[in-house]
Amino acid sequence: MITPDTIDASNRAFDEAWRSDYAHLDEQLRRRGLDPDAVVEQVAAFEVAAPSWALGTGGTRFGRFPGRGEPRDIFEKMQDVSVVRRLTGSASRISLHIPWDEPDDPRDLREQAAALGVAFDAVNSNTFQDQAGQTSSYKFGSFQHTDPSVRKQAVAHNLHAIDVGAALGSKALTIWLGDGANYPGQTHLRKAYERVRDCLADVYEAMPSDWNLFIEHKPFEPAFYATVVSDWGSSLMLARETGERASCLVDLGHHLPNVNVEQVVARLITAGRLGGFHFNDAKYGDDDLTAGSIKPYQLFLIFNELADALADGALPASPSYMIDQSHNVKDPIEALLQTVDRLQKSWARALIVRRDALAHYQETNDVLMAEETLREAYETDVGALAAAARKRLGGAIDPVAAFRASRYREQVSEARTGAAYVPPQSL
Ligand SMILES: [Mn+2]
Repeated sequence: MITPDTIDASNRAFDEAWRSDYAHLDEQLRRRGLDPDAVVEQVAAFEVAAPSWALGTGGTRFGRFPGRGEPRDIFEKMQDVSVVRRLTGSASRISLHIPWDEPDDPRDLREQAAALGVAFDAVNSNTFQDQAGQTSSYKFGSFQHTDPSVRKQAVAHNLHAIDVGAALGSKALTIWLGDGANYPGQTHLRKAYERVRDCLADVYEAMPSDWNLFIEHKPFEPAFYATVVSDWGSSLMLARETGERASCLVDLGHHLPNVNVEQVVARLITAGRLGGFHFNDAKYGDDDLTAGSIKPYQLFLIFNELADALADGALPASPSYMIDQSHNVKDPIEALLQTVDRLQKSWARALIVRRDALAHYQETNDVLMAEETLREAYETDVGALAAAARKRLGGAIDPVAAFRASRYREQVSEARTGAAYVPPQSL
């Protein structure tokens, strides 16, 4: 339903304005000694994965307000991801949650996905809630549990998620644990950590040799007194103790208020353990709002650290980029299109920071000019550049406008009748 013709038709309407904006931006960047074509190429290479749980309207524990035409199963979710891929040129990978999106036949699903131009990113295991038919309960944790049989069950679930992921062509496992304590005295803080560490080692041991393990931290919720993997320090300790292919995953909403997330990113780069990102934004806690909606400057500063580290070789390759949001009041596809556009723009802004000038001002302690060098890039309207990258990939100048003009949602609403998929609360 989103064809090259649909996209061309939309692009024709914006083409003249885009050319004019791009010409101006091109001139501005060349004046700064930058190569706009090289930046377009790097933005076009930016690839972010969409999570299977973000294709349906999310919710909070107070309610959910689903829209029309939401996907009813994993195949329809892949269809929706393929729309995001076509319109943005990015998001050709989907991150599955096991067991929420466990396929009956992973090999068959892999073929169906390939036909849509979609592949599978990291799989996510889930031991923070009980599943039907499970022997032991995770009420008091999974990897941290005092009962070895519960820990064994949790490790076995992770190995199962790896098996499913391997059949789908995934190359990584992301583990986020709700393990922790709600009250002082509930758990032995050191022993709980040690049990988690030992279970991670068991999972790592069984992982295929070309797989990576991402450890995702979060300060609180559901544990409101002490979460085991609460912060990047605990995550880094665990990654180091687990093995070379274990690294830290930074979810932008998983930090206490006022934490300097770009500095966390810089630390993990120095430690050689920055594995990936979950993009979203937050005002208060783990709000799972659209990336860049609340703190766009922070998002830019994070990409600035990445661009800097990739340029000087501190980061050998791009980390794994994933979106992790919950869309309660937006159309999920539109929210993803908006997100990819914001990420492409943030990445573009990071790429136009005049690195030599910034280094000079830092070395000479010219605080004002160093700050202004970052602001110069951040305040540049790079919309035309992001659009140029999408055009190069066959995508849309304005993805949301093209999506609305295609009437995709209206069309799938007619086909997708019956019980809609109900996504659980996002992570
Ligand atoms: Mn996350």
